[in-house]
Amino acid sequence: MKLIGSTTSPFARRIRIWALKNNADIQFENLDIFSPADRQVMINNNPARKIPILVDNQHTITDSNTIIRYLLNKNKLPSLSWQHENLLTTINACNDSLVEVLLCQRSGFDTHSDKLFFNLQNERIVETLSYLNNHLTDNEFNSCEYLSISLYCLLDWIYFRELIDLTPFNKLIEFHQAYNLQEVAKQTDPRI
Ligand SMILES: N[C@@H](CCC(=O)N[C@@H](CS)C(=O)NCC(=O)O)C(=O)O
Repeated sequence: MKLIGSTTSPFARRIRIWALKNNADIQFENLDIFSPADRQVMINNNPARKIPILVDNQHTITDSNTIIRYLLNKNKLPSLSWQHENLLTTINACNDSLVEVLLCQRSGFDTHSDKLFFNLQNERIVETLSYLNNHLTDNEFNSCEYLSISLYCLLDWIYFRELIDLTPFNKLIEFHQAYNLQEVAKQTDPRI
């Protein structure tokens, strides 16, 4: 199996960490999705032009959510419960909004200006982080390895891209600090 992604993508990193923790034999192909040659590799494998993409013989699976479902199924591991799916949706919503904000910043927009699009993203980011901060110690959260992985990848990417101040979310900060000590975190650090 091959995972097409980039070292900086928080969505690709989820799958890389899951693979390391579960001894799944997945080769990693690191792309610069904005360079013409690498972009063509992404386009050839995903009409939506996003990473990550998993290639497993005749199957090409796109989107980290579908990829993890595929991997859990292939490895005969339990799928995520509906509660887990809801928490994952919350993490995804935050991460997706932050990707939009970053792309807007790179396009020269002032993402703190009082505009509907930015207000909606900024509101969603704060509210989802606040919700996750309050529910981090719930059983639903702790009983799912993939949720911890996904949350860690989101938080570490926020630090890496210096996107927002996490100071109000003390439980998220503690969680990030603890997870950072894990070998899998070091092995997939986007800064290296
Ligand atoms: N829902 C997707 C989101 C993937 C995503 O947003 N990937 C980013 C990189 S972190 C991307 O490919 N962005 C390219 C673009 O938006 O044009 C998933 O879970 O895989």
